[in-house]
Amino acid sequence: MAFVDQAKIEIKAGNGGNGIIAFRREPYTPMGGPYGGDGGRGGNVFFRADEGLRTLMDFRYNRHFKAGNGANGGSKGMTGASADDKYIKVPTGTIIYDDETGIQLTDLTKHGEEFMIAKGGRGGRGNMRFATPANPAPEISENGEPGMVKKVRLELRVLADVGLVGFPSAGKSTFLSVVTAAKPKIASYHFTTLSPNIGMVKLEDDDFAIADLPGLIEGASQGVGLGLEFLRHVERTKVILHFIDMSDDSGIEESKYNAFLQIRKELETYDPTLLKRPTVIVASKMDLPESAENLAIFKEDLQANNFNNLEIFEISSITQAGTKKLLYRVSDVLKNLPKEEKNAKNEENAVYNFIDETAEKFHIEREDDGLWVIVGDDIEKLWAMTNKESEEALLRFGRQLRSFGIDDALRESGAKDGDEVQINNSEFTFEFSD
Ligand SMILES: Nc1nc2c(ncn2[C@@H]2O[C@H](COP(=O)(O)OP(=O)(O)OP(=O)(O)O)[C@@H](O)[C@H]2O)c(=O)[nH]1
Ligand SMILES: [Mg+2]
Repeated sequence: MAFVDQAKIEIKAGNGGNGIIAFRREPYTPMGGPYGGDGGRGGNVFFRADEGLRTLMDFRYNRHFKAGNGANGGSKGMTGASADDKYIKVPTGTIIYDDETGIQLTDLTKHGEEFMIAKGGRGGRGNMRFATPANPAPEISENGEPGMVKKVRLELRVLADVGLVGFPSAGKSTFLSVVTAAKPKIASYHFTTLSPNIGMVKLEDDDFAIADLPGLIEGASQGVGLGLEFLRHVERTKVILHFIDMSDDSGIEESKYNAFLQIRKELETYDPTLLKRPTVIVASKMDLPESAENLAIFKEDLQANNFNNLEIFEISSITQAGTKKLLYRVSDVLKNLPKEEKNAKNEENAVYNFIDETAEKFHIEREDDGLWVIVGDDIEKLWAMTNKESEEALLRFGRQLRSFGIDDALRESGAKDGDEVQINNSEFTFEFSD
């Protein structure tokens, strides 16, 4: 069972519907005015944060998301129906990256927060809209604009006030199950917890969220065990509870002090600022007979190594001794955090420009067989929106090519009248206009 908190998905917004060519049919008039309606708008695609979701598991099986296309225009000047927008629900705490550029697009931290990831195409114009005094009966319409296509990477980073860290079986999940309504899996074997569990602590005057994280072992920061998966989540918690199993049965050969150092080292290797985060040491399983003595030795070792300012709380999740006291302390620490840290989770979203102004307008490639290929988003889009059945529309496209500077560019590259040119897999013969 893999721990899924990353996923790559593909998104396609809806195409606009095509505009159509139609004419009024009136008695005694062989051809009335233009009467072809516009196409409807294609559906946009949004992400929406939902606190009811906990993992990105669903995206493992479901990787393609598509909004519907707009309907084509109708004959009596009727505009085609627009498609519904599509909403993709993701857990709160999901960060969205453009998978092609690696750029962070947004970080959805609040329940219900939305982000438009792909814009639907606008409807193509019907021939009614092309009528001019000089051309009162145009036989031209426009196809719908293609919807945007996006490849994104989703990454879930748990948003909780408090993170429980420690070796496997230190008693983290048991603690969560005792102080919150969460029901995490608890067992005596290591790595029982594979993905974060979150619970809400409700005190008389305070609420806060605790994330029970998968156990950490040496080398985690280099990817051993559940390693980085786990550390990524710690990054967004404001207070760390470092659990150390004080019983003899912890499965850790070395001293409690060494166990303590190992976890700190992993945190530090991953992100040195984690050691500066408010941390409380939780001496767990204090109901077991040998725990008191082990704790005493641990405290001596700390002192001998000049760790003087650490707060240590003794608890037993079985008898619940010490658990309340610990929660009140955590609540105090949270209330006294400096302002910036309180807001740390509202990191700024990157400004997302749908139009990449830095992209080149177009370029021309030559294939071995002499074919000229024109590559460029804008020109490909214009071609897609050209109604290939309409002579007038094709002429209009020719004018657009010229205004893009493609005629000149082809000429400079050495293209001659009658050469084959390709845009978006369609080929046509090029004729220069002088
Ligand atoms: N005696 C005693 N046993 C405890 C206490 N807390 C947890 N345990 C036991 O310790 C074992 C491990 O507990 P978990 O809560 O699953 O440990 P964990 O830290 O979540 O472990 P991973 O999910 O593997 O990282 C279980 O068998 C628990 O019953 C405690 O306070 N006293
Ligand atoms: Mg656990």
